[in-house]
Amino acid sequence: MSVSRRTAAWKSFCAERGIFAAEIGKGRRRAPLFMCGASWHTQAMILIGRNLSPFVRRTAASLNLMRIEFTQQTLSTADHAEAIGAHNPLRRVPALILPGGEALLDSAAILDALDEMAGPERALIPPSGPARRAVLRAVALGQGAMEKLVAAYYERDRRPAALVWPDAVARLSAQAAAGFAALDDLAAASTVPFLFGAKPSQADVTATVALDFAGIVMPDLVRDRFAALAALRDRANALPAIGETRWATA
Ligand SMILES: N[C@@H](CCC(=O)N[C@@H](CS)C(=O)NCC(=O)O)C(=O)O
Repeated sequence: MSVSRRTAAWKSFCAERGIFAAEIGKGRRRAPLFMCGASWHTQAMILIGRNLSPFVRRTAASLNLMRIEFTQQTLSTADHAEAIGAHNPLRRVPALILPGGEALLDSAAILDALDEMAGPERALIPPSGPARRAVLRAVALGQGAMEKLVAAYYERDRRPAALVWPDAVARLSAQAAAGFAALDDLAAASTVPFLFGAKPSQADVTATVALDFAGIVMPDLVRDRFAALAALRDRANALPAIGETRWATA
């Protein structure tokens, strides 16, 4: 969103609530600094969470693709649950704090709000019809694979060893792999650079972060498999907006 549109959005946010508002200078990266009520803010949104979380990462990459300025507080659910709880009672990431303090929760709801703010030209999910349904279906496959991977990872790595249920790990991993297989079919059938067009949509962002996350937490599940999806992922990561959000493994 342009600075002027963000300024207008912020001013109407304060006006609707009867809060005193004034622009008072420039903050970090020359983002306008403003006063809202008794507190100071910059107009940049704040993303809560680390990009190790694929849900956080798809939010960060989407903000980049939409060219919406944001800062990030890289809090981890394992070490900073209380600080995260100040923004999200569920103590989950991501949360996105809007100028003025409103906290958006859950990547799907955050991305929906961002698409609306960015407008149809820059939104990552088409507004209506078959194109929208196709992107949403692919997003659901990627998001579902991420959820199954997180559940498998928690089952395998977070439980006391004696309580780990290997059958559950196997079943959850197989569900994630089935999601990747379906996305791989879509990638193989695509005749355009990304799944549904010349530019990445939310389907490409989510598929990319899901496959990268699998490579970190369950590398054996995806190694030397899903060739078309891996090629798509590499094309997406070649874009700085997406590639620069990758989680650096040691
Ligand atoms: N449906 C949520 C899932 C978010 C999620 O599961 N985040 C994980 C990190 S990868 C988390 O916060 N886990 C901590 C917990 O649930 O206690 C979304 O899309 O944002």
